Amino acid sequence: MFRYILKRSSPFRGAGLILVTFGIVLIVKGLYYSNTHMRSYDVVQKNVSNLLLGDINIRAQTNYTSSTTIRQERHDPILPVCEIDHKALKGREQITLTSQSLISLESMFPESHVGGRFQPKGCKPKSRIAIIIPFRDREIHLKIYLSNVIPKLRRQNADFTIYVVEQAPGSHFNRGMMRNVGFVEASKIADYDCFIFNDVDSIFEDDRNIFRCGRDNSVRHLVTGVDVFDYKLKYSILVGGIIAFTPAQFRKVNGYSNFYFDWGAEDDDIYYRTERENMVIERPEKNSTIGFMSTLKHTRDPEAQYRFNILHSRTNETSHNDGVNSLKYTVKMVSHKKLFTWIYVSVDEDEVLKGLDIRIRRKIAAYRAKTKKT
Ligand code: UD2
Ligand code: MN
Repeated sequence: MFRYILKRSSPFRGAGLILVTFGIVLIVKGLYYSNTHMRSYDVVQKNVSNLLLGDINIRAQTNYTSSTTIRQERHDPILPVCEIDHKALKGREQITLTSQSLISLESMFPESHVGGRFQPKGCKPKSRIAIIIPFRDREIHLKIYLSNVIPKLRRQNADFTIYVVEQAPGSHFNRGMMRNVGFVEASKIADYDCFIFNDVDSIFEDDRNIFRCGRDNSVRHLVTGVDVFDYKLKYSILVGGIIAFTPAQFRKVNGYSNFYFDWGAEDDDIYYRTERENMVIERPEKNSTIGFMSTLKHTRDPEAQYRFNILHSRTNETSHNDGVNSLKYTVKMVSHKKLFTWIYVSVDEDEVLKGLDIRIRRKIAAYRAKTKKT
């Protein structure tokens, strides 16, 4: 066809040549861009969270990523109040350990709204819940968590949004701080009346364990037994795993302490905060399986011995100055994915620790010097 046109007339021949040249330029350009894209993808793979890699795939497919805030609006007030259909609950179930890709998980829950919000249909929820997951380097756990927990919470007719708060490399992991960041950042997005802090490896087994907050001074620890502790709690004041605070309760205790980098004691610290503020810890029914929780396996971070120095130095006054009201972090990215809102933050560890008593800071420095990899 082209040859025919080229042969027939010279103006057509000119146009044809231009077209062919344009085509060649496009092909060369395309090759160049796909190459540079692959190169930048490689860099991302080496330096940034794997969740961001997931994000690139998701963005290509569904355009969910945005660094702008989505303010989530409340329900239409004329709807009837949502009630839990107890017949729809299944009771205790064994958790499934298969890990699927984020994209196949997304297709399992087409009803989710951008940012990982799930809403009951045709009724007005009694509560608006934010689930806060402190996170670093546990992608498989996150996928197992989502596939097990979302169906259970759907059966509870809950209005919930999942937040994954990931700490960027460059500082030791700080579980308490990531939970505080989740509280502050989620509060900017919507008016939640219940915050449930849930570790990524802690999965409630029984859907009769209703995810809701307590009233007044009752903070709800949603666990009565952990699989690896023979379905008991290791000690009576343990509040790790899954715990629910109303915003007022969380502000009253000033959230978690920001000083516990490394493993341990931030959960005991917040227990003592509730005690000092005359709050009580409420748990699901004791003599049933309702509060049972499964945990996912992982290698344990080394215990930071100095944590007891921090824990034992805490008073009402130090807690009032260390927590949500003294939180310092940098948001590197917020991404409204289909099944969760991802908040990626960096922390300046030395700067945070400046708020701590100098004697304890020396102990931490000595511990770091001793454990430093050579
Ligand atoms: C116990 C507590 C936990 C916490 C911790 C002490 C129970 C059932 N669990 O869990 O609530 O108080 O002791 O610090 O009592 N994380 C990451 N990446 C990391 C490290 C931690 O994502 O590299 C997150 C993740 O959500 C994890 C959570 O922090 O589930 C708790 O950390 P852990 O699993 O290392 O601690 P573990 O199992 O001893
Ligand atoms: Mn764990």
